[in-house]
Amino acid sequence: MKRLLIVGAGGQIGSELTKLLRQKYGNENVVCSDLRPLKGEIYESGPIERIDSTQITQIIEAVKKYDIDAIFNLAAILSATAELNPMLGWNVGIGSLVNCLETARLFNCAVFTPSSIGAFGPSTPLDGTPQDTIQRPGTIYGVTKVTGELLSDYYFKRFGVDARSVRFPGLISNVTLPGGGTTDYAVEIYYAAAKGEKFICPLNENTQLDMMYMPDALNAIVNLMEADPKKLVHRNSFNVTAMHFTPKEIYAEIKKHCPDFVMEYKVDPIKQSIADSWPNWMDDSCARKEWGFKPEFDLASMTVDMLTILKKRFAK
Ligand code: VAH
Repeated sequence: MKRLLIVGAGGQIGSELTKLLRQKYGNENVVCSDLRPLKGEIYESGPIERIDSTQITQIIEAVKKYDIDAIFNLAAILSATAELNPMLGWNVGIGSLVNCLETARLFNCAVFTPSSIGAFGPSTPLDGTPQDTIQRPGTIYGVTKVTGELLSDYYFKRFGVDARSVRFPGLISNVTLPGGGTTDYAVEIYYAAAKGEKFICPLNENTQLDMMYMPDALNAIVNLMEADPKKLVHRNSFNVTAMHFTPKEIYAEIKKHCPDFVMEYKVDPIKQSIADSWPNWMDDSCARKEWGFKPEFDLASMTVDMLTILKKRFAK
């Protein structure tokens, strides 16, 4: 990979992926783009383009202008928001993916598109969810993710497009807040604790979900995209996870550092029904075997890092 285009760079993953890829490959070799204007030093350190990724001509124009080798397609409407506007979820998720795959086919680019634990559903084995298993998600977000996996594998097999993907768990970060995801609570709880505010959790206390700290997610993306293709048995999409916990467990971990922190529960029925249909924990042995996936953060070390950074940011 030499010259990279990030589509949907303004989101939770995109803002930090822009920074990491520019550090690794050079500011001028990483073009960040979004439908919304991209402002701030993360983006202004290199080329910025305004791209509506549901319009293929805009992606093609950028790929030709910058002679792009790899496209990181991060445009998506997250699970809970998409349930309120299914056609928007479909049009953005699939529209962007098809356009990135077609552009990649025409201009010989590699493509990374994140999938998600949302690609699984209630009939999937929820404990130790296998790499290859039944995928009948009950959300439009999940439908776009399964479609994306199938289409990406088709473009690889039919046209030789180097398409790769991981099924991310809930991602926790401290740069850009996620918007409209079922797992957003695991980010928002740290912000509330760092600000000394009460937190109202939208999931019930025993809702176990796979999670990962953003530094591990970013390394997974780079390591997969740089992996030797001859060693890849799978491509779209690899299970990857770093930890799994319930609201009760993350609350107890935060309380070790913020003894006065208070969390109460007000279950959001949409988010709860989505979370109940997702795995309790995934088996990610294929990612570890085929391209050396190895996360570094667990709940304890992530909590220390998140609270240290956020308490400094919100210090009065
Ligand atoms: C969501 N954060 O909650 C996203 C993610 C695994 C969940 O796909 O929709």
